Amino acid sequence: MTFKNIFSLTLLSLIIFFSSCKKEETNANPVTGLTKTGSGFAVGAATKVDIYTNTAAIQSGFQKFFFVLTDSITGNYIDDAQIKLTPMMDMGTMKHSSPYENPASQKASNHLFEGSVFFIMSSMGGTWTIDVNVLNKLNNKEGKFTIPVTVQEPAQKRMLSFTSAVDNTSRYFVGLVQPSKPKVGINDLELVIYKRQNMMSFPADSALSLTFEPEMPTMNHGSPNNVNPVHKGNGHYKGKVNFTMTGLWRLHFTLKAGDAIAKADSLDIEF
Ligand SMILES: [Cu+2]
Repeated sequence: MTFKNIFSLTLLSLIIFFSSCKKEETNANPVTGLTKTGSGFAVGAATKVDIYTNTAAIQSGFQKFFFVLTDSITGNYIDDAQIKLTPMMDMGTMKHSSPYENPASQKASNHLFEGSVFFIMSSMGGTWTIDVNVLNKLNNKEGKFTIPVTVQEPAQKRMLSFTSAVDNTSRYFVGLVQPSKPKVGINDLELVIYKRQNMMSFPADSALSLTFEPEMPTMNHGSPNNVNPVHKGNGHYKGKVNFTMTGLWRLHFTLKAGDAIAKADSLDIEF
C-alpha cells in the first residue's frame, strides 16, 4: 500500500467516524438523563418551554437548568432564542432574588439552552419562582411565564454565605459547581462566587482569590497535588482537588481580597 493510499484511507475513516458521531448526536434525545422540572408557554412568542435539571432534585446552591423550546403549534424545535431568567423568593414580609446565569448563547446546543440559578436558601424560608422570558428569534416575538420551584436543603451543603471580614458589609455567596460526581483521584474543582449588591442583584465576583485545603476529618489527613481555583470568567473559579480515597472529605476554603482575609468556611463532599 502506498503512502497516498494509507493517507486517503485514514482520511476516509476519519470522515466516516466524525459523520457517524454527528448523526448519533442529532438523533439522540436531548433530554436523556435529565429530570423535568416543569413547563410553560411564553404566550406572546408562541413558544412552549420545557425545563430540566441534571440533578434528581433542585437544591440550594448552584443549580443548572436546561431549556427546550418548541413552537406551541407545530411542536418543532426552536433553536434560536434569547432566554432571560428572574428568580424570586417571596418570604411573606419581603421578596428577594438570587444570583443566576442566563443562557449565554442564543443558539441551542442539541436543542438545549443552558442556564443556572444559585438558590441562596431552600424553600423552607418561602416560595421560589422563576420568571422565564423568551424572545423567539424565528418570529421575533417575546413572551414570558412564571414557574414555581421547590428548592430542597441538600444532605451536604453546597454553598457558603458570609459577610466580608474586610469591610464587614459585603455579602458573598460561594457555590460548589464541580465535582458533581466525585471520584478517587484528581477531580475538577469549580466554584462560583457572587457578591450581593442589593436584594435584587447579585453580580458575579472576580476580584477575590481563593485557596483551599482538603481534609478527611475522621482520619486526620489531607492530600497532595491540589490546585487552588483561579478565576476563569463570570465568577467561576477552577482548580483541582485530589481525593486519595473514598469517604468524607472537608474542603476548607479561604477567600482573600488582596492580602486581607475576607473569610470562608468548609464544604463537605462524601462519596
Ligand atoms: Cu429567602
